Amino acid sequence: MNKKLLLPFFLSFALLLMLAACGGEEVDVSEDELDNEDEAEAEDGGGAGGVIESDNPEEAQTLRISLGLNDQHPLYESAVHFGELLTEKTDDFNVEVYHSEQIAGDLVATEMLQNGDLEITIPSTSPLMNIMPEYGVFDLPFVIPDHEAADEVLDGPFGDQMLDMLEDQDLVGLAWWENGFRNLTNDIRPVESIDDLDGLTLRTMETDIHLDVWDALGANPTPMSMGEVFTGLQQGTIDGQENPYPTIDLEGFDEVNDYLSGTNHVYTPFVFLFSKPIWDELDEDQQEAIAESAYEAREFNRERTREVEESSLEDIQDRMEFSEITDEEYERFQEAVEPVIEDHSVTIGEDIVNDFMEAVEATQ
Ligand code: TK8
Repeated sequence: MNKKLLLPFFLSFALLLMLAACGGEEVDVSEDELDNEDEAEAEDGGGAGGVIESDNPEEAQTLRISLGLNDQHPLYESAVHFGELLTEKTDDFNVEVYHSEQIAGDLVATEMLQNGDLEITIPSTSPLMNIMPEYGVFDLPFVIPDHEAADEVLDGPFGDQMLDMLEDQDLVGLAWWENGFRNLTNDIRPVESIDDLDGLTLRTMETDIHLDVWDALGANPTPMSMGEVFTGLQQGTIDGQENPYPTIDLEGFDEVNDYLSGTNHVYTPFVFLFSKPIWDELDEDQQEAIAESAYEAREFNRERTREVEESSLEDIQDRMEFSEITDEEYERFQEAVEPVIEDHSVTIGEDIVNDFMEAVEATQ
């Protein structure tokens, strides 16, 4: 007998039991409680992790959001918040949030948007350099000094310029969200100096700049999509990886790596992307509601991510051996990657690199 058919039967039976237990009092079993069953099913990787329905779900168009991180991460929380803001503004949309690469990794999800096969993804900028070399500018290490500078650069003319160029690639860039400052973990030895990187097999995002940076620093880098990292560390096919503290903590990398180094070597933004083929089918009011919600959720995202960054660092410092990088060592890191920055400034485009450096300079 088909389980699906059994479910409503059991539920109404449970309802009866509850009524009986309450001695006949009217017990309101809301739609939500019934939906929890669906969500429980979604949790095991079946459907969307988060479903935010409009007040008129039957008529509404569904916007699916593909994320590469799990449902504990502030990115997921912020995507659900986006859905709540949007469904408050209009009944035209339901929002389904898929986490942990349930749909695809950053690069593939972005390509699905370009083809109109998916509505929304919020990837790191790094894999996008495979589509637009200009986006490699965000991978130039040791440029953005702190969160304030990051916000000023991204929310200013430079950030707008980088969002505008996405349209040529059938993508609509709606807002800059935060991934964060990246730090190194590994399972071989404490990394306190550039010399400690010698021969470490490190996973990087799918970007040539990161590959060349870690190669120049003496490590043995290999590109990999996020969804493969935990298993790679667990099986020892890679010794280490680099990510912001919330990801190291919430993806459980401390379970498979013992050493953490506060390298803070680059700031990675997330960019809120919408499929242009699908966007062009929407009317202006719908486009405005989506754009406003992505923009408003930006503040929520940055605030939450920075709160979690602090608590995550505290937590993982208890579970891993933490190494600070001294200023002298930091300078050695910066010197070693200068040739990489020079080389890639050509592929990125000198104008873009100059605009970026000037925008950062202007924040100091
Ligand atoms: C998640 C990725 C992740 C990134 C990485 O989709 O791949 O290391 O930092 O956050 O974008």
